[in-house]
Amino acid sequence: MATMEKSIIPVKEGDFNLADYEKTAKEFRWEDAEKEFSWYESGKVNIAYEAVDRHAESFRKNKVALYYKDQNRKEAYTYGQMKRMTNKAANVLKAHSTLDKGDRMFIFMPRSPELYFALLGGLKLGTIVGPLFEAFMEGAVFDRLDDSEAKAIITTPDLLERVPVDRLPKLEKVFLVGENIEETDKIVDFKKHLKEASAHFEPVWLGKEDGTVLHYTSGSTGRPKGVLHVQYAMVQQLQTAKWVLDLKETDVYWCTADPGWVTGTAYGVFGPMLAGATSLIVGGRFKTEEWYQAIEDYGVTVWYSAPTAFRMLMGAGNELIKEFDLSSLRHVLSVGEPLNPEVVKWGLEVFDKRIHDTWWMTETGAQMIVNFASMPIKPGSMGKPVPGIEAAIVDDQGKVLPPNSMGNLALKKGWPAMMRKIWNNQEKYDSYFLNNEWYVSGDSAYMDEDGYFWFQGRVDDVIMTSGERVGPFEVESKLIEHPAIVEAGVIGKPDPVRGEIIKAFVALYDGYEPTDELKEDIRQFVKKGLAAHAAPREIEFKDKLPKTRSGKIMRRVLKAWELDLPTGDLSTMED
Ligand code: 6R9
Repeated sequence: MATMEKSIIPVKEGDFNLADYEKTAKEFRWEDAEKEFSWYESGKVNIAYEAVDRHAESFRKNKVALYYKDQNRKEAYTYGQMKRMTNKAANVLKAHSTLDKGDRMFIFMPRSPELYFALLGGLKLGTIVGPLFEAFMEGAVFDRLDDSEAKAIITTPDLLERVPVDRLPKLEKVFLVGENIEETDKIVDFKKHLKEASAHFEPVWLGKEDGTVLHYTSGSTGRPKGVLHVQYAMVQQLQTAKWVLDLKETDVYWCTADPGWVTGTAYGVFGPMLAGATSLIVGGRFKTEEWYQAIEDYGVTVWYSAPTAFRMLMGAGNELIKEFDLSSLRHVLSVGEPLNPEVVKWGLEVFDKRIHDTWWMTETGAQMIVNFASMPIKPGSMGKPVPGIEAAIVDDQGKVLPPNSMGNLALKKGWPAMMRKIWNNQEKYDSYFLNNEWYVSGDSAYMDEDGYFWFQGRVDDVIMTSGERVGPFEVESKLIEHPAIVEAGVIGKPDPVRGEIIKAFVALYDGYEPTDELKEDIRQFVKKGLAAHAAPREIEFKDKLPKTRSGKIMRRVLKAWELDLPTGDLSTMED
C-alpha cells in the first residue's frame, strides 16, 4: 500500500504519457494539432462529423462508441450506429422545425441515449446546443431559453411542466422523448420520428469560429450567463483527451458528469469521441454500489469524476470496495473543486491509483492546468499548464507575480477552447480580460517554484456545492420572492462532503414567526423555483443583514460571522 510520507507522489512505471513535459511545453503549437482533423484538408468543419462520422467511416466502424446503462436500460452503440442515430436525430429536428445554422436548441432531460443522439444531431444540423440539468425548475429554464431566444427544446413529458412554453414566444417546437406522445402543432414525438427517419444526413458544414454549445453558468451577480463555445475548441478537447485523459485505443472511459455541466460535453462527449474512444455513460442518480459495479462490469480503465463524488465514495467506507473488482482502473482524474489531499490519499489506499486533478472552467472550454499521468503529483496542487497554455498569477493590474505569491489565476488570452461570447452581454465578456492580454479566472492561487499551481479560493462569492457552481445572487433573488422574506444573504459554508453548502441569512417581514416550518417552506420554495442543489441547507433568521451604503448585501461579513473570522474593513457598511 502506498503511503504519503513524502509530499510528492512519484510516477509509476507505465505512466509514460507526456513524459517530456518541459520540451513539449516549449515547442508545441496548437496549429500542430489541427492536422488531426479532416477539415485541415477539406476546410469543411463540423464537430459532430469529427466525433462520429469520421470514425464510422474508418476501422472504428464496429468499435463501441457508447455504452449506456441505467436502472432500466443497458445498451451499446458502435461508431457506425452512432452515425446512423445522430443522422436520424438531425433529420427529425430538421423536418419538424425551422432550426438552422446558429439557432439555439436546448436539451432538458435526464441522461439517455436519446440525449446524446439529440445533442450530436443538433450539432450536425449546425445549431447551437444548450444542455440543461434535469434538476432545473421553471424559473431557471425560462431564464436560459428567454436570454438565448431558443427555437426548440428537447425534453420529456415529466419535465414539460417546467418549460413555460406560453411565456417563450420564440420557442417554436417542443420535441418530447417519451411514450405515446400526443402531437400538436408545437409538440413533436421525438422517438416515433427517430424510428422512421432516414439514417442519411449530410452534416451542415461550418467554419472554425461557428458556435457549438451554450453553457449557462453562474457568476456572483446578475442572471446566469450564456458562455458560447465554438467549433475550434475541438482542437484542445482532442489534444487534452490524449494528453490528460491519456485515452488509448483499448480504453473504456467513464466521465461521470451530466452534459448540463461543461465537463459532460467537453469530456463526456467531445474529447473521448474525437479520440475515437469507447465511453461509458451511467444514467440515474449517484449510488455507491452501482458506481463500483459499473467499473467492474464494463472494465472501466479511465475514470473522470469530481471531488464531491470521491468524498461520497470515501464516506461509504473502504469495506464495500472489497466486494468489487476495480483492478481495470488505470487512470483516475478529478475536476470541479479543490481535490483534497485526504481524497488523494484515499485513492492511493483503495485503488492504488493516484487521482489526477485538473483545473478549468466553463469559460475555458477545456482543461488548462492539470496533472499529467507522467507527472509527480503534489497532493493539493492542481498541477501545471497544458502545453500551449500560458498561465500565471497576476495582480489586479495584470502584472505577473513571482512564484509563491498569491494573486489572480490568469491565462494568456487566445487558447483554442476559449469562450467566444457571453450571450447578449458583450460588457460581461469584456470584463473577464485585463489589458486585452489576460483572462482573469476569478480564482485566487499561487504557483510554486516548480511551476505547480495551488488553488486558494474564489475571488468572488461564487459557491461550489457538490461540484455545482451556484451564484449567491440567484439564490438571494429567489429567496426574496418568498412572501415572508424581506432580504436575504447567501454564502457558501465549508462542508467536508459537499465542498460547500449553501447557507442563507434571511430577515422576515413583520408578522412572520421564525419557525422550523418556515425554514422548510423556504427551502422548498427555492427548490421548486430554482433547483434542488440551489436550496439552502442551512437557514438563519436575522433582524437585519449587513449591507453597504449602496445597499449591497455584504456576504463577506456574513461569512466572517459564520466562520468566526475577522470581519475586515467595515467602512462601507451601513450603520
Ligand atoms: C470545469 C468546471 C469553474 C470553477 C473554477 C474553480 C472551480 C474547477 C477545480 C476548481 C479547484 C480544481 N474548480 N476545477 N477548483 N481545483 N481542480 O468546473 O467548470 O463549473 O465553470 O467551475 O470551479 O473555482 O473557477 P465550472
